[in-house]
Amino acid sequence: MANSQPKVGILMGSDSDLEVMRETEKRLDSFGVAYETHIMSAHRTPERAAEYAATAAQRGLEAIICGAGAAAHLAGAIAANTTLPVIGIPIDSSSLKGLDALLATVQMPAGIPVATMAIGKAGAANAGIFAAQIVGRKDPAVAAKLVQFKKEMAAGVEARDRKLQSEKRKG
Ligand code: RP5
Repeated sequence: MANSQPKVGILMGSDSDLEVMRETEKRLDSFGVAYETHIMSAHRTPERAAEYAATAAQRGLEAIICGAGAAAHLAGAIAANTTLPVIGIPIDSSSLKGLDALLATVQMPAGIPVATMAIGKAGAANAGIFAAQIVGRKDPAVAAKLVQFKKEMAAGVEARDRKLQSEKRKG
């Protein structure tokens, strides 16, 4: 879905974040949500990041996902320049293992919200699901895939529980 008209923008501060951010792409692919992925930084390319955010809505994006590590200002800097929902993923790329990025991303002052996910790959996966939930409000095909996803997840847990119970019975 990376080549259709994008509905979600995925941004990351560095190509060193790519392995984590692939989890976001995988989730959006699974829900059939088109996206574009770019490397840009609040610190290293501040003008480009501001321009991207300022033009995102008119280009048809419905949400922007930002992954960044260390003193992670990307999500906040993007949120400062758009009224689209912005989702932040703290990346565990520094010696503080993402705690620095978590605090930098989540502790936005009142007025500039960033929907902050968990640190690392779990957060990247959840960002993809969360963005699909935003897109799914207007796109019934995406909404149907989200319903199916939850059903399959529940069925998987129940199957593992049945296996556990039958192993216990066998002793
Ligand atoms: C952040 O600094 C990036 O998001 C990355 O997580 C971290 C380190 O970047 P590199 O020095 O690997 O480019 O801006």
